[in-house]
Amino acid sequence: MRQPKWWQDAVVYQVYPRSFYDANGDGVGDLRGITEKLDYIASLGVDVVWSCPFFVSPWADGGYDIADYRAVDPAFGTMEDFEALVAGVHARGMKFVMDFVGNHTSDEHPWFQAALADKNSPYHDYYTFRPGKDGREPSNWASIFGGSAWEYVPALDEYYLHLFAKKQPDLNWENPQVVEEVLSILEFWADKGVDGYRLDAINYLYKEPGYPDVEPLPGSPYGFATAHYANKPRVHEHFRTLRSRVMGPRGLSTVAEVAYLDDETARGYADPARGELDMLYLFDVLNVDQQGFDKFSPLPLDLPRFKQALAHWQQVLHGHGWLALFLGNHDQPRAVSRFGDEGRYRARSAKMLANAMYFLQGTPYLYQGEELGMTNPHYTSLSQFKDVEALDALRAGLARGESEQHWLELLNARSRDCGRAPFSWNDGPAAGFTAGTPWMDPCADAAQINAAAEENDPDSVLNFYRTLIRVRKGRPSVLWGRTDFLVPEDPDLFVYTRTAEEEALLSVNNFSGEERHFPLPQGFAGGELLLSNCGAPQLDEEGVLTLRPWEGFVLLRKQQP
Ligand code: TEU
Repeated sequence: MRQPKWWQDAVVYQVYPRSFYDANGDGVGDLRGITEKLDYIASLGVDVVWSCPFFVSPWADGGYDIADYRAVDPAFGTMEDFEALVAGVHARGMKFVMDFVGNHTSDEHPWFQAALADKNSPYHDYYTFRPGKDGREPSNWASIFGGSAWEYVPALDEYYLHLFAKKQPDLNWENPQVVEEVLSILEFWADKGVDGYRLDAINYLYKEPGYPDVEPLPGSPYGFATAHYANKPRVHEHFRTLRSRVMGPRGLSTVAEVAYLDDETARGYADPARGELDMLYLFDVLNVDQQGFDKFSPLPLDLPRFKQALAHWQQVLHGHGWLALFLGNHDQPRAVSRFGDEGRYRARSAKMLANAMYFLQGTPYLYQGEELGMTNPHYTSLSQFKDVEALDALRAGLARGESEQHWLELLNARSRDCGRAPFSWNDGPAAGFTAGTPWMDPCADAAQINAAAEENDPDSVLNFYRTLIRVRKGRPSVLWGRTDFLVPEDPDLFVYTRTAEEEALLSVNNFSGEERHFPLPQGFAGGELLLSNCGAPQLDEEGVLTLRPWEGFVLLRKQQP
């Protein structure tokens, strides 16, 4: 069998440090907290730990607004704590991956402060400042978080560009000095033992000069300008620079958050022959239960569309790149609340979701708490939400005259805060997350759904994940097999085969709370049951399966030589 790279036959565990575990009782998760829980993480059988940002930050966007790239924020601990964490990860045979936020800095970063203080400072050209047009913004580009992407600075009589929050000015990668700064930051952490980088919003580095106006969104003067800033050709050049100067020589892996991709660009980024990036983290695959790009206009899950999107990337990248597989992260609601049944069939549907995703081609990313089937937090007051995106959307919604109750429901279902509630460790105060007052309220159901309870239950979601991670490892079909979706138009069934020379597998999943029938595909009768959330599949004499609500299983067949 072809030998996988370490990140190909791996499961990555994603930690959002502020919400994982608080070791010093100040209410905020910290690096020592992660280190204390490394035995737990290793017990899952995962190979890699990825931590979201823990650098000095005013926390305008959950730490993705960095004011000092080379220092640990005191809220998270010290550099010694960081070194102990990496050593602890390595001592358990795992790798450590870190976020790198290169599209923008915090407005409190000394570079931006210097840029504001003096138009002639070299740092002014680290960012994108432009004069206004007809007394307005230089263009009508919308920020990803809403409103204009330009912010006026009266003292300079100029606007600066921010694709995200206004406290996140975009760096100007057309300035070679900026690229040198980035390379040196990447080297700094590599020297400290980091094994790879998750590159945040990294396909937005190049912006179309001239910043052409775009079609405004309904009811707004601003519009989505992704056509002018996502995946422009010069981004490839930057990726090759990162690869040749830092990632390649040091053997670091890269996973890049990239959206709005076409096939050719995706292969251009990820084809091993070109060697720009290792893994593509395509989050727009999850835009399947909303209107367009508006997450706060939810729709029921369109399963055929979701399968189509996954099938598409499985095919395009097969032999031409590598996909990150995930259903949740710190920007998404909880998978079981969103795509499963968080009520009666919570545990079974959480297992089914994992069963559905983890046998596709790519590297699964397991977001903290998903292995417990943690649900959305179900807050009762708007004051419990913290995220900049949620608060901006709320303000705009209320200004349009929408009700608080409506927004409470919306934020409970769709906001990024849903995934950021503290990890539920046990049924104690603050869900065992902190001995102090938690910076964010724990989930309403933490007394029932928590790691301690699941540890002791052989049938828990937690123990299902452990089995799942073990059985998928090293399998030729999982690693290299071709993916074929069956019944792509079926609104409830999520069924695919993975076919390699040595073996083939079949993953069958019922995305509904009703019984469903499905003829067992040829060749899988008598196959080995690798994994199941309901015990042995129910098969009648005609070879028709009766799938129970939210059932999921995997059958393996050895190929004839
Ligand atoms: O997200 C990139 C991104 O494009 C987001 O707008 C994403 O679509 C959004 O969070 C969904 O609501 C990354 C980080 O994962 C996110 O936490 C940061 O806020 C963002 O970059 C800016 O750094």
